[in-house]
Amino acid sequence: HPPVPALELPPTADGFTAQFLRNLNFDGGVTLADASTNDRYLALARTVRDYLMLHALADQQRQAGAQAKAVCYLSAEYLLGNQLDNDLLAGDLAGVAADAMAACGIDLDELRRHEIEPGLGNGGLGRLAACFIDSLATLGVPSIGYGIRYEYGIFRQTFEDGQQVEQPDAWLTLGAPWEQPRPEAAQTVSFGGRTETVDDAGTVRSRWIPEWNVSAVPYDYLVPGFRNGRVNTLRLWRAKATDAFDLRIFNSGDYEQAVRAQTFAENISKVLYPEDSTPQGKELRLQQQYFFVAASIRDFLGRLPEDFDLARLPERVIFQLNDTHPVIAVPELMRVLVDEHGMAWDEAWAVTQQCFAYTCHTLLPEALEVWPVELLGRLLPRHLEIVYRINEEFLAAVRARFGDDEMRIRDMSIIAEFPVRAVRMAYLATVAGSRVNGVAELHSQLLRDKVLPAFAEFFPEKFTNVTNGVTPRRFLRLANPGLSTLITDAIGDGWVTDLERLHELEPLAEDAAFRAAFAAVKAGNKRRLNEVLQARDGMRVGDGHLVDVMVKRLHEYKRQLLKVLHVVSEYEGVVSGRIALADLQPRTVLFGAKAAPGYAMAKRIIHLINAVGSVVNTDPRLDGRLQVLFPPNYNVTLAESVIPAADLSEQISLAGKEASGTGNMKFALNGALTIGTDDGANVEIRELVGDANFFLFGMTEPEVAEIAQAGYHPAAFYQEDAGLRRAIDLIASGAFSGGDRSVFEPVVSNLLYEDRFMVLADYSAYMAAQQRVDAAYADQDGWTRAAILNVARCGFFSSDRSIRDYIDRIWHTPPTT
Ligand code: 26Q
Repeated sequence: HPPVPALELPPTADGFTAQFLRNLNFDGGVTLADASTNDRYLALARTVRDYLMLHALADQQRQAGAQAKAVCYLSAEYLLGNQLDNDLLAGDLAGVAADAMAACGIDLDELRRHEIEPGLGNGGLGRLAACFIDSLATLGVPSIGYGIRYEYGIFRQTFEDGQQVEQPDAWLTLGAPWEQPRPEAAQTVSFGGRTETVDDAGTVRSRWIPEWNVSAVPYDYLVPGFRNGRVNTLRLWRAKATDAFDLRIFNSGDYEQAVRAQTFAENISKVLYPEDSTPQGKELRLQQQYFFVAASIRDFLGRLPEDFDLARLPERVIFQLNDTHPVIAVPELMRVLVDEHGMAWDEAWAVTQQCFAYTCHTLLPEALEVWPVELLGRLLPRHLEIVYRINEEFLAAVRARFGDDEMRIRDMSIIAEFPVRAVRMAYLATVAGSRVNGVAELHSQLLRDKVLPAFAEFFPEKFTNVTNGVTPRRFLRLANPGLSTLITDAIGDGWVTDLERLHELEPLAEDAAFRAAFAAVKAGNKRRLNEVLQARDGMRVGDGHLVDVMVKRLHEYKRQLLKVLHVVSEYEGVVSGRIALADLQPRTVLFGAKAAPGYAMAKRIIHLINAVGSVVNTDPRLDGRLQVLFPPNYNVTLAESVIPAADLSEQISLAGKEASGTGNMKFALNGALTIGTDDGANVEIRELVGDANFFLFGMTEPEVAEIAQAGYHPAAFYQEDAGLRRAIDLIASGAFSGGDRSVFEPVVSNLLYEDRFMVLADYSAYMAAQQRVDAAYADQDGWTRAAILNVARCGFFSSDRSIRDYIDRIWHTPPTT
């Protein structure tokens, strides 16, 4: 039969309309006249997917039997953002879709606004995974993204009296048109039970006798490359009770107990843990991790030919570990090779070591994931045995090299003994992987020097850097159509897949007409942001205001408090008469941030931002010249409106704490100037855009280490800096809490007596840098020139470059055609 069914190619408006109506009628079961917005949205989404499926089928035929090496990207999070515009762009379908909707009398923008983004991630790490699968498809690399289809993604944030309230993210309730369930490809994943030893023709082997199973059902998402006919797969697993469970329900006298057991199994993919950075040692979290990696490994091995020699597995796959969350895959692959396929341990270990590589995304010691041996042994007893043996052999190798240095052995052991016996997942990943990478130059250096120094000494060849990147399709081409058109008119559209071509814009920074056009785009983006904010939250950015943006997860190390102190200082300055209102550069400070529900200090900081906003925004003495906006529920969709409208990007983490940051890249690429510390990828951004086009402030990482060493006393900074004192005193006075001094007392006393992230030490440098910002912004034309140079010089931060880097130096998986 013909390889593809009868959808017209190339797509036409008539063909698109016909398919849309078929989907509306036969999939949705409604007529056009009766269709709701949701019906129309679902039919449109299905139609777009149908066209992509055509490419996917052709692609599969081309790839069949090619035996190329594939990347399996293992990530517990994918923060995808909306699919409709992304897929219209990649499939070059936007024009026909617009015509088809017009022909049906449908407002395409209304359908765009109807989409609910799959928020299957917390922040940077999950969004990075989404950018990476986009680049993998665009570069034509055979790859599969594996993850979890959480029924509830990251919570929807609302504010009540300025305080965060979490609402469930029921993103699936109105239908999930982008996914395809593949029940026939379900895998069984086992848990619990015990191990026993068996004598297998003279060799003693261990065998796992698990206690319970769940079924992992794949849900596939199409991941189209940018107009290259490539369509990769994102395979997300959903937990379902197995048939055995169902049978037990059927036969059981204790029906309720049986149903409870079913609920228990299905809880595994129920909800995304909303913690970022600090791991929660929850049993369910370990279940999630093992659930998705066990299913993924089985799934991938099932794609190999029946008679495939597993000794050659490294020729066919690399499993990339996105942080430690999927690291239980290491003992799982060992178990499959040794226990299920009878491979000798040493050979299996050699194979396993070549099949994994590990990316670390943190620098905070408390963020390194550990699993108590007690828990691991209960849930995955065979895996614990395997980890013990890996550790034994590794420590023997350490001894062979360094002698019986018990300090070193304790330091390097995969098993921590204190406070409880626990498996250090980062150590396991480092020992098992062929490569360990950090996500920015500085981070990779600190990883070698501070986080894993003993391992860097033992395995120097493993350690490397791959600086993060962002996809230019979503974060420039789609999010900033005005700038995209301006760029394309100037240098052609090759930049969309070759972002370094933005360098060709550099000379245009000196062209007054181009600067005027660029400034007009920024102004238009601010109007567009205002439409979104107005409709969403009844907020707006002030006319002629400098738009100053800090959007990222709420965490003390990111130092939203430093930004708050700046706002409070400016406010206090005007109110006290030290700053003449006319001298105040009109600014709108926009925050976006979710706090982990269990992170009390982060939630208090959210409360404080809202409290400061409600006072500052309404004080007539400020006359609207300083505004604080905190739209709730910052997500990928809001980011796409906010980032293109920003003038100033706040990247103010304490030096040595932010592994990379990726928001920083998105802002610079969209022509915002950065005020930032010497941290993460800020370092590389500044090197590329030049000091003149970046507002650097604050201590360097070695300076931070030095005062930490000497003993840091935040109260001294409070005593010595009158401006700082006035700002903190104003918060402490209850000025932002209706006179109640107790509300923000914990924030204030934490700053004065602990201040782990040295907000007070960097305050005066930050204030001075903000003065430089105000002065620079007063010269609008000069600002625009600097903004253009930011765009022109940030092509390096394409995730296409990151992925090429992984391919060349870690994966060795060339693109296929
Ligand atoms: C682990 C165990 C239990 C519960 C939660 C977690 C958990 C979940 C998410 C731990 C960490 C995360 C997310 C981390 C993260 O987003 N890190 C960011 O990764 C970005 C991409 O590399 C970097 O740019 C950021 O600097 C880094 O903070």
